[in-house]
Amino acid sequence: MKITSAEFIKSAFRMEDWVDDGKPEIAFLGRSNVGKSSLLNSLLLRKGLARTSNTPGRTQSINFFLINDGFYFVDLPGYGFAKVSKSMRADWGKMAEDYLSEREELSLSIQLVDSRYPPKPPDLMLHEWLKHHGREFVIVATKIDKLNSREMNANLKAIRSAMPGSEVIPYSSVKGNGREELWSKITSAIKKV
Ligand SMILES: Nc1nc2c(ncn2[C@@H]2O[C@H](COP(=O)(O)OP(=O)(O)OP(=O)(O)O)[C@@H](O)[C@H]2O)c(=O)[nH]1
Ligand SMILES: [Mg+2]
Repeated sequence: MKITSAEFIKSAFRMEDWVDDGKPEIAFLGRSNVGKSSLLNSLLLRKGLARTSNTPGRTQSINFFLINDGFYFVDLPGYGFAKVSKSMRADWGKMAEDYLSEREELSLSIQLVDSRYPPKPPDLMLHEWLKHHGREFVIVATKIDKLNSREMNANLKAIRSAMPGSEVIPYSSVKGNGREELWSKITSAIKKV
């Protein structure tokens, strides 16, 4: 897809603040630090559009980016970050759950897992949750540039067997591997709306 425009629209901390013009949305979901904001920037070829950081828990609100004036990328906060307070974790759960269960505009959920490790319990929980709610989703295994090809094959196999039947796209936001494949998935999800 040719990106003609990509702009940050808003950060929402409450449901009342979500955008409401009915355009389809693509959501980025996964653990803190897994690379959600980096993936979004890599797809758009805009380095600093979504803020990335070495500090897990950087993205704490739901962030809406309008692409080509036609659809949104939605950057959600990461889960599984122990350093945030208990109440904050509860808030994350509620906010994400509200979004995932109620959002009609949500056309595709992109669930990120770190390609270096087997999926962890919260990853599997989110995965089950997406299936249970009949959401269209794709798994993206991030940071594959950190693995050699033997490790990559072994780890992708482990991810696929933990999430059987799901499409898993290996990705590097640094090198751009997986970009075309993921875009074609996004494009067809938007067309279905
Ligand atoms: N080598 C490599 N590093 C990556 C890749 N994707 C992300 N990173 C790095 O991983 C760190 C976290 O990336 P973010 O994109 O901020 O992660 P996030 O999931 O948005 O994190 P939160 O907003 O805290 O939930 C940053 O230091 C990135 O540079 C990748 O594909 N390859
Ligand atoms: Mg982020």
